[in-house]
Amino acid sequence: MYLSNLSYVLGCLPLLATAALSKRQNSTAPTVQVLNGSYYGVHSQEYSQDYFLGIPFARPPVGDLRFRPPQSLNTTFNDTRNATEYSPACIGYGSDTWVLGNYISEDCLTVNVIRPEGVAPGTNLPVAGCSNATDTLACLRTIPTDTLSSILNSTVTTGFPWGPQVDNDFLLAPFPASLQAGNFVRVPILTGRNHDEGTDFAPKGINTTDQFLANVRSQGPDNATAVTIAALYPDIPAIGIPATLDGRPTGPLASYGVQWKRISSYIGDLRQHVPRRIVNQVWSKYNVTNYSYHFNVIPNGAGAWLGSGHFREVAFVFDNTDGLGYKNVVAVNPFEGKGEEFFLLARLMSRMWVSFITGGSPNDSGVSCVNWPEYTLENPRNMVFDVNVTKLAYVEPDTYRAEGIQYLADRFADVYNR
Ligand SMILES: *[C@@H]1O[C@H](CO)[C@@H](O)[C@H](O)[C@H]1NC(C)=O
Ligand SMILES: *[C@@H]1O[C@H](CO)[C@@H](O)[C@H](O)[C@H]1NC(C)=O
Ligand SMILES: *[C@@H]1O[C@H](CO)[C@@H](O)[C@H](O)[C@H]1NC(C)=O
Ligand SMILES: *[C@@H]1O[C@H](CO)[C@@H](O)[C@H](O)[C@H]1NC(C)=O
Ligand SMILES: *[C@@H]1O[C@H](CO)[C@@H](O)[C@H](O)[C@H]1NC(C)=O
Ligand SMILES: *[C@@H]1O[C@H](CO)[C@@H](O)[C@H](O)[C@H]1NC(C)=O
Ligand SMILES: *[C@@H]1O[C@H](CO)[C@@H](O)[C@H](O)[C@H]1NC(C)=O
Ligand SMILES: *[C@@H]1O[C@H](CO)[C@@H](O)[C@H](O)[C@H]1NC(C)=O
Ligand SMILES: *[C@@H]1O[C@H](CO)[C@@H](O)[C@H](O)[C@H]1NC(C)=O
Ligand SMILES: *[C@@H]1O[C@H](CO)[C@@H](O)[C@H](O)[C@H]1NC(C)=O
Ligand SMILES: *[C@@H]1O[C@H](CO)[C@@H](O)[C@H](O)[C@H]1NC(C)=O
Ligand SMILES: CC(=O)N[C@H]1CO[C@H](CO)[C@@H](O)[C@@H]1O
Repeated sequence: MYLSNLSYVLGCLPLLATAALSKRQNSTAPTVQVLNGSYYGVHSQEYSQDYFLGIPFARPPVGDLRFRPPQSLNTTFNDTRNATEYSPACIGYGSDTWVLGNYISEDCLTVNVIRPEGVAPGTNLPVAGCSNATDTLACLRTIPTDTLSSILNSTVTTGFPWGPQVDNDFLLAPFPASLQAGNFVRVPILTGRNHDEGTDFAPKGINTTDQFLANVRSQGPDNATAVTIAALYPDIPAIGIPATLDGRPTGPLASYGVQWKRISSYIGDLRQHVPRRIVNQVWSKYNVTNYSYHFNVIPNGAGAWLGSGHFREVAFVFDNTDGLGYKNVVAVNPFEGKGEEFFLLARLMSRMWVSFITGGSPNDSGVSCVNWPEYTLENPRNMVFDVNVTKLAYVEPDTYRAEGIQYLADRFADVYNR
């Protein structure tokens, strides 16, 4: 749906750009006539441009039109309507939406057109009208960077799955099938996941098993499969994710939902731990050197209810103990206020990574007496990083949630279309 929105928007721009200039609202306001009415915009003296902002390109996707493909406009109007303000962005959930406090609404199917001032009626301006081009990619290559970027950086592309796509060139089949068939580049890898990845991806507010099942079904599984998954990820907080949250979320955390630890366990496996384990197994199957880690550290800025979530290991891998690039509206310095063990772990991990990159093994770091074993099918093991143990690291068998992860892995392509 988002892709078709994009091509729709790209496709409808020339209509506006080539439309005749009609009467002017006042000496400076530009106007434009579209199929069934006229809009007046804003003239920018600073940039010598005319802005037409927030023009609807489809009926508002509200009420019964929610979750339907965009519906064509169907109204005619005689008054000249304003196109002078950016309309709300579509509702999004990333930090760039909530941190910046963007004005959002479900009613968001609008387009913004910016053109140079003084263009003659009928002029064909270069815009993003590539949907009709014979070679759409070649056409997209001719678009000014700013124009293309403003579209890619708009809500039009929100929700587009930026995951691997089968393009019959680089990727000929979904990734599990390609890997199992041995169709991958045989380079040694060091890979891993964080203990509580799921807390960054799980929906909040799951309070009942019915709600849990509905969430599982929403991603592909039929009811019978969902019921099996619910049994493999039971509603037992003691074995859920994150381990650092004792029991269920209560008080100020209540909105996370009664089954927060259950859904976080399931979603974290689906999105992160399943593909990680598949990769280690396949590399082992094909005798390619591979190492696995399991990072279980809560840096500054993450509460016990989030645990060791997504991305938390990155500052350690780069020994970024000054927190460069953090300390902004969306992040705090992961090391601020933390004890020496955090700094030592950053030193250990960064040296292990460098050791692996330069010499093919993480065990020449020079700063650890803990040996990181290769991952094998017979003896699958992870290096666990944990500031709460004396040596900051230890080896565990890679058997956590084995049954659930295997069940999901077996259904990755057919059920989940991943
Ligand atoms: C694209 O082609 C279709 C079908 O020929 C036409 O209706 C539409 O107006 C064209 N769109 C643009 C942007 O030229
Ligand atoms: C004329 O248009 C300019 C630019 O859009 C706007 O700032 C101004 O308020 C308008 N004046 C009147 C009288 O409508
Ligand atoms: C234009 O108005 C006609 C008649 O009301 C309507 O059928 C058509 O869908 C409208 N088209 C647009 C683009 O608004
Ligand atoms: C235009 O679309 C809206 C929303 O779907 C609908 O309520 C309305 O009846 C339509 N008007 C016409 C003239 O078709
Ligand atoms: C627009 O103007 C035409 C001609 O004056 C009139 O027939 C029509 O009813 C008007 N439409 C609206 C929506 O006011
Ligand atoms: C433009 O029109 C919309 C409704 O069509 C209205 O909500 C908004 O206040 C108007 N803005 C200006 C600057 O007149
Ligand atoms: C994307 O949009 C955001 C928010 O409007 C802006 O801060 C950022 O600079 C834009 N990025 C690019 C690459 O244009
Ligand atoms: C799903 O299966 C369970 C167990 O068989 C059953 O109790 C439930 O009603 C089913 N739900 C739906 C939505 O089919
Ligand atoms: C689950 O309960 C929490 C706390 O009462 C609440 O905030 C949340 O909206 C509930 N979720 C649903 C789906 O009702
Ligand atoms: C991996 O190594 C084992 C033991 O040497 C050998 O039996 C097996 O055929 C190898 N597998 C591949 C895919 O090369
Ligand atoms: C490590 O110990 C601290 C202090 O007791 C505790 O708050 C934290 O949750 C522990 N980390 C993990 C991942 O268990
Ligand atoms: C280089 C290499 O083969 N590394 C390990 C990868 O997995 C195989 C099979 O489990 C091991 O035997 C290798 O030691």
